[in-house]
Amino acid sequence: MLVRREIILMIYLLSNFNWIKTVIHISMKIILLKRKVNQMKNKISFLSLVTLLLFAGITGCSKNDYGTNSYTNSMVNTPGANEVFIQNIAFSPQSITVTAGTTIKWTNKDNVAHTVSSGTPGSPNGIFESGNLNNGGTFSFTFNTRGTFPYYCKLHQDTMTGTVVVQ
Ligand SMILES: [Cu+2]
Repeated sequence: MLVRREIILMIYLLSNFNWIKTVIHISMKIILLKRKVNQMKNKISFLSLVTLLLFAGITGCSKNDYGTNSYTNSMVNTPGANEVFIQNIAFSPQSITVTAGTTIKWTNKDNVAHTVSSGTPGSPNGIFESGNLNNGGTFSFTFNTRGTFPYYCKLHQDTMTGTVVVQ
């Protein structure tokens, strides 16, 4: 009888112990699962944060691009052949060489008015005269005669001079 009781007690204890083990095991699994869920939540929130930052960056960049485009269009563009840009209160190129019969086109890229006037500052010779050119304004003149043709801007005579060489 004693042996049986002991066995029953042993079985009871063992089963009891297993039950505790199972409870602990399940509890541990629940804790681990919760941790995983939290990690996933963190990952999701991190991913959404990264996505948000990327989106903001892209939007910001495109805004910057739009902002700089208008700036570069007026500042960085270089004149083509037989073309002179008036920018930063100067003729660019300052001296241009063409063959006889070529038409040269000036474009004012500045936000202030300029003129393309043949001659030297204070001494216009009347070969060509653009009058006031505002931003985006153009003036064209065809050079049929060989020679060196100095010109200047009547509104900035002290600094704005250029030369057309016709060969
Ligand atoms: Cu000028």
